[in-house]
Amino acid sequence: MSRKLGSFVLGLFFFLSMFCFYMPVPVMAGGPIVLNYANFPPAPTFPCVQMEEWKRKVEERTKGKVLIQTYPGGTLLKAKGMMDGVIAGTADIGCLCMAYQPGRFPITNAISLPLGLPNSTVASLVLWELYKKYTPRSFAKVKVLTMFTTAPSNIMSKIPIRTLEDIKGVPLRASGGAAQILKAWGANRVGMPMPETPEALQKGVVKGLFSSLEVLKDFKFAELCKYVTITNTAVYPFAVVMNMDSWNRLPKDVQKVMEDLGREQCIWTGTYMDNHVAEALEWSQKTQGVEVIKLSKEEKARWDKLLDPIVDQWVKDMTAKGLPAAQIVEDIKSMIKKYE
Ligand code: DTR
Repeated sequence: MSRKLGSFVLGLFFFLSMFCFYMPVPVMAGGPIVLNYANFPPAPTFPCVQMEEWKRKVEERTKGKVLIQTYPGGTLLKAKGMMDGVIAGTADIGCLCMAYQPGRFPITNAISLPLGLPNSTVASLVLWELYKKYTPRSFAKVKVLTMFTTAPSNIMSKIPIRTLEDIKGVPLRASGGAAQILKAWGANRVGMPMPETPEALQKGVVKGLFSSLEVLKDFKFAELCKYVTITNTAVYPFAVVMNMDSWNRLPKDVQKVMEDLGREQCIWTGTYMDNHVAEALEWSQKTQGVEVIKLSKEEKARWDKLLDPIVDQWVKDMTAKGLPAAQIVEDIKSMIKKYE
């Protein structure tokens, strides 16, 4: 009798497990759809702050139907492996800095050219519009959820840099389009993703870095770099991308929530970045004794003149690769006017 009951229970178990196996993933557990979101820098930095904000909005707007599990600090995917990791499905969603793979994203990386992008809010909107206009092939294998940029880059250094003569040969860390700019000014440009920079600074491999200034506070670079030279140049572009199968599996209403968030998140992040840069700079000056160096008009003119050939060279190189490079530059310039 009890043996009969045992095999009945076993049979029922197999029957139910088969049933479960064939149900589509979202309904299987009867719980929320769980999506993994990978990010490369530490949790307090702006790419992760915007990730938590996106998670909060998605969970709220899908009324608990979706749960986003976040992985900051490169615990699931690291800076340079982000795009391929998402394509392969190691994470459902990933946040990447396009400047770390300059050749891979030629159209969207054009935003790093010295074209006078004034702040992160405007630059993020320009980047988003540029992406929507050209829908570059580099993103064909993923679903792009949003894009944004950093604020313009400035020099943070252990030694004061007041003139072009001061920057000659100084090892400074920068990636992507910003590298061309440092080279033009005569610095010894050292390339590496942001998470590797604290160690390089501590060990003295570099004497400073070229980035948006919120890192003075978020990475505590103000403790090592006591000088900031204001140049307000290159912004770095970021993208948040989703694995195509993960995207296609989502119910339409969830897809709509994410679609609608694309531009909103881009503006949110730009605004957060601009405010946070101002706050970090004030903190650095007040509590860390950081000196902010503003180049004189004549000195600034010398620096700017060295950047003039960069855009022309980029147009030449990219045209040779078959891209509508001159048009892209024109578009960026007119979008800046529109959003300013
Ligand atoms: N400026 C780029 C990107 C960047 C700026 N702030 C952060 C914080 C965390 C990661 C990346 C970035 C860079 O220098 O890498």
